[in-house]
Amino acid sequence: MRWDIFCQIVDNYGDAGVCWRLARSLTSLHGQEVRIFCDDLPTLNLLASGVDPEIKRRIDIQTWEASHHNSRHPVETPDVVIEAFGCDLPERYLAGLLIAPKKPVIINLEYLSAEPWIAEFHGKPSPQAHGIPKYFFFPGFQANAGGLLIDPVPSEPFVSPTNIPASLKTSWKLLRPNTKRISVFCYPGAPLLKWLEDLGRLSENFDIVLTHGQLEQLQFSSGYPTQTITLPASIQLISIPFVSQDEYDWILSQCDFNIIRGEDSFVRAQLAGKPFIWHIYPQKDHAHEVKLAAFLDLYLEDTSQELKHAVIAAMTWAMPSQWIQSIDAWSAHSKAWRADLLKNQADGGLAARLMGFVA
Ligand code: TRH
Repeated sequence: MRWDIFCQIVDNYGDAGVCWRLARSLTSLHGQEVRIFCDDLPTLNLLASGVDPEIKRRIDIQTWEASHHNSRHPVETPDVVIEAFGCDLPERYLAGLLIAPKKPVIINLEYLSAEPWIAEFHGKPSPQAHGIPKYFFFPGFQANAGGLLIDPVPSEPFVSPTNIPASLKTSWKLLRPNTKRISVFCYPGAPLLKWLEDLGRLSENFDIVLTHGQLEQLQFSSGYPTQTITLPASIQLISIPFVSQDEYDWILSQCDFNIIRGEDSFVRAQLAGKPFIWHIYPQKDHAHEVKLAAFLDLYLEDTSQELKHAVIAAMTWAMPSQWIQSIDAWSAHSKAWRADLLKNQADGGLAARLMGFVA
């Protein structure tokens, strides 16, 4: 089938990250023909840079405006049109669809949520004034939701510690042996400096892998934007460049603990099978608090009371000294959660469920 994915980048990398991951799954695993129309090609290309050139070659990446002039010949109308995260289709593109002899399936790909209500709304059509119904597709953890974007599943030999990506060779040399490793990818507003200071009071060494922009964020939050951050010697900060999606996945697999955010890195951290803090995207109406609580309900369903308290504390930015005593139990739970997740998504996850839905 032919798929057109529309991706408008609201902020950060997640919109592009999700669209790109979906496009590569549809192409490489399901043999689909995919075009992406995106309003920010530099961001999309940055994420896509590390992928197998053969997959990249098969995905047609276009500017948003190209969709105005570039609608396929009527006989080549796409079979499926995806509006990622509720972005509206450009009017001229839509006009082309309306005169096409065969109408595509239009799907609004929603944000991932663990809230129970999404299963009820998943896959429902919404009549549109122009006559082509729009279907709402809700990614989710439940069996009757839209699934998760699980591809590529990080496994051997990809996750081998010796499989160091070229872009990380220099930074990886700085890591100390027998030292716990924590990667950091969070939003401004996290009490990261205080968190690291607290970590520095524990009787252990930690190497902190700061993803692109995190050091500057840390400096800014310290109130001295140009000043060096002073932390105990047990804490080493290592700044790394922005890497491709696959390279970022590798980092998650090599750390003992990950701080992640948004939607795509949230799923990737779970697939890495390591404990993590999800710095959920803050929303003005506090809807994120409900979303986080819904995820924690699922994530901690079968765990001990002690682990529940520890993880909830960590995810709400309690200081590490308050929950670190549960880290071994949390690490074991992370592995079990990964295995369960893969079992629940054994049908192929979101891309496969989308294929089935359209069929
Ligand atoms: O970047 P994010 O915060 O993205 C989003 C957007 O803010 C979006 O508007 C919001 O609605 C959504 O979150 C919930 O976080 P996310 O979703 O984890 O996306 C980051 C992507 O960037 C992900 O695909 C991983 C990738 N990435 C790299 O490829 N290289 C890197 O070096 C890093 C740090 C991330």
